[in-house]
Amino acid sequence: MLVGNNRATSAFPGAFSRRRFRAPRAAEPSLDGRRRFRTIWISDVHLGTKGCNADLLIDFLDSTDSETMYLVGDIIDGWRLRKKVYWPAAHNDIVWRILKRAKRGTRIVYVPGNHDEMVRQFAGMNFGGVEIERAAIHTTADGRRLLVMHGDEFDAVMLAHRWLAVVGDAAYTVLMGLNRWVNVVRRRFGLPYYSLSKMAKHKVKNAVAFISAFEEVVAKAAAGRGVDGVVCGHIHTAEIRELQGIEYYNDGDWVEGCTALVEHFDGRMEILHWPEEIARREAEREAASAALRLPAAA
Ligand SMILES: [Mn+2]
Repeated sequence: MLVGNNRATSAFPGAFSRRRFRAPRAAEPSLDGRRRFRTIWISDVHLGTKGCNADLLIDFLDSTDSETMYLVGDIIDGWRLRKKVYWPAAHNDIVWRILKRAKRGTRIVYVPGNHDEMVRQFAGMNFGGVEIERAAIHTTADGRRLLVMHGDEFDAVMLAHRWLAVVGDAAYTVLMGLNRWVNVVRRRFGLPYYSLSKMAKHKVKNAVAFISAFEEVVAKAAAGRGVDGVVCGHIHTAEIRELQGIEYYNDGDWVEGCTALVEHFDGRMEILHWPEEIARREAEREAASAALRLPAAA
């Protein structure tokens, strides 16, 4: 189903050609036994890149369900710009599962980010039950209003801080390269090995400064818009914290951390670190089967 003008029909579905969009490789399991939430937020999936942990995300989608799901940007990564498209079956399975959720009645709101900014031109439209919005306001079960946006909107403001992080990173790379030569010379003069770990720490400090500066900028913008909190992605760092009376939520990513933000039915918010959730599930399964085996052995 497609709602939109001619420009939309010629540009958007072209990327999801019928040839490429096929039935999933692995069928979706039943809805029984899934963890149900009022709301789920995921972002920074980067479909179309090798960095995407597609199998973990499929596991997450197959293990959960919600009334509403927000896709908080960078879901698809620059597919229009590439000559050779990287699009494995697992990535197709993810799109299929999201559209299937919409069909089942989950409200899906897609707020594009900078890597899928070509989708932003379709804000206000609905593709197969997926609402595309430039930003959204979510009202929690207990009535808090949360601004949902990707977060790259603040890149210009963050430029000074980003420069700091980039300089730190470049200096680190150069110094790690120098480290080898410095130590070759030091060894020749009979001096002990000198680690440049201080530079590594400096680099981490810059990264931490960048993240906290981002969180402050986002919270300040949310405060200016009169909401209780903000949900974003973009910096691939999941977080729940309060800043200047604003609730700051970052749902993380599916490249490094593999996290989702969820709202329980009472309005309580939680970050799910999916690799840890899988480990817990496996341990519980193991314990349950061990408990079953015990009476038989006795
Ligand atoms: Mn981004």
